[in-house]
Amino acid sequence: YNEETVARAADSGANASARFRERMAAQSAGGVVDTERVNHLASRAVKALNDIVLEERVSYEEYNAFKAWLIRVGEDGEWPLFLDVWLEHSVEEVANEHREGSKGTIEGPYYLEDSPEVPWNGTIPMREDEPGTPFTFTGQVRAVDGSPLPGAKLELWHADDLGFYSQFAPGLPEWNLRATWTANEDGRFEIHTVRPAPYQIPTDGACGQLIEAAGWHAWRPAHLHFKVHAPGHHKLTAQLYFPGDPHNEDDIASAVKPELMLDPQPNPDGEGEITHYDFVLDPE
Ligand code: MBD
Ligand code: FE
Repeated sequence: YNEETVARAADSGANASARFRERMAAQSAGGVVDTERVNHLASRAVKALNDIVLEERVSYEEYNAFKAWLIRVGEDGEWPLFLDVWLEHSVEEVANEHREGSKGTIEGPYYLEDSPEVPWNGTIPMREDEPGTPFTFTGQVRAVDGSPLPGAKLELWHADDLGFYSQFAPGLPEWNLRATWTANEDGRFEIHTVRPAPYQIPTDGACGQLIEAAGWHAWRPAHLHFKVHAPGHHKLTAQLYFPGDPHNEDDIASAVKPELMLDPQPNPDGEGEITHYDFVLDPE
């Protein structure tokens, strides 16, 4: 490590906040405010916090520590991280409860649109000496009736062997370990990448401060993030996991599901490991 390549929470947090703001601005104005709905949800949120204060007999010391911590979350740019780690899994559960296709899970704070396009069997952009086990990932994109979806798009983004995401940690090529595949005429794809490492959320920012103060841990199991989409179908946002990872059972972001487990095997035809996973998309 040197100064330039050390990932700092304030940097990756600021990047995540800026990217989120850009994306929200790009989605043209969200329509009129539903005053009734805001009143209902905001009143419930305020009441839930007041109930905790009264039931737990919260002191001024604790109240001020909370206030200082909230200020710091903003200063460190860690609202996207905090919300995606501790709240998004419930939002995802509500959003996708009626889907029949493949299970999804949370997007998290590190997705970027418009990653480089590669052929249906292409290799993800990586450094010449990219550390990690070579990893081949084959599969098919289908509709719920079993028909293949030729031309489906698969966006993949994941951390490197040290647990860092390009454009959020310093010193990595812009699109490192991020790409978009187009499925072939049979809806099939063959992705070439490296296995990601388990990921520790930044420990030097406000979220890390909370984790430390509460005696929690900061780990997510190793994971591959996907967005899979095809015309006339719901976009699927998923993450896939590796059996045996000690953090599959205690993911800090509560985003692991049994349906999202891969089954990597030694690759008989090449280096490293190979796995197979099919994505099934719901109709729109
Ligand atoms: C991640 O890589 C991630 O996927 C989530 C959900 C939260 C923090 C970091
Ligand atoms: Fe992630």
